[in-house]
Amino acid sequence: MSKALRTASVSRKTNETDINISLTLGDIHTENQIIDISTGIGFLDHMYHALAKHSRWSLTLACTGDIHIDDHHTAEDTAIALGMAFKQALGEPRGIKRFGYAYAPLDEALSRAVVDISGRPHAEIDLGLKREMIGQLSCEMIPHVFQSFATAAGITLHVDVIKGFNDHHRAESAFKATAVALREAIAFTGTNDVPSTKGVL
Ligand SMILES: [Mn+2]
Repeated sequence: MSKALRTASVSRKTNETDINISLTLGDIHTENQIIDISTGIGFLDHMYHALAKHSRWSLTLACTGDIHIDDHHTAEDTAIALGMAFKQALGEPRGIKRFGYAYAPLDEALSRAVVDISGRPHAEIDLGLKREMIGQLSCEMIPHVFQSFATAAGITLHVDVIKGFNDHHRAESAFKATAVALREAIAFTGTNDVPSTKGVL
């Protein structure tokens, strides 16, 4: 399997959101990594930035959404579009590890993420957030972002915040753990096989 960079562009426009994404998967190091996120929701930008940074992706994500209503459509639709881009960039999951897991702390908070590039969309997300909002992002939308991403990407994703007092730290550690788990799961093994007893994913 070539170690060529895996890239995708996704444009997704509805009456509620207008999204453009360019995504490059790969073990991109800081000097070559381009991350430019603009959803109109600052804390969501911060989370996608953390996801891209620690996945070692380059990610340009621009969304014009109906945030005069609330954050719901923008948060949900950007996660769907990012999942679509991830799936498209990954292509046939050949020669990758398939499974990945990671723990990530952020000060007192600690999260665990477990990923299976399974082709079976499923998310189990337990963040235990207690605030109503973090910045302009409702806490109820944060697990929904993970679920929407996993569904669109066609992956199995388990994310648990194991401990932590501060909800900003809890959420951010969850995105960082997910990033590191994704990075591991899509890493090349040096083989050319599809890692499934079925022969397909
Ligand atoms: Mn932060």
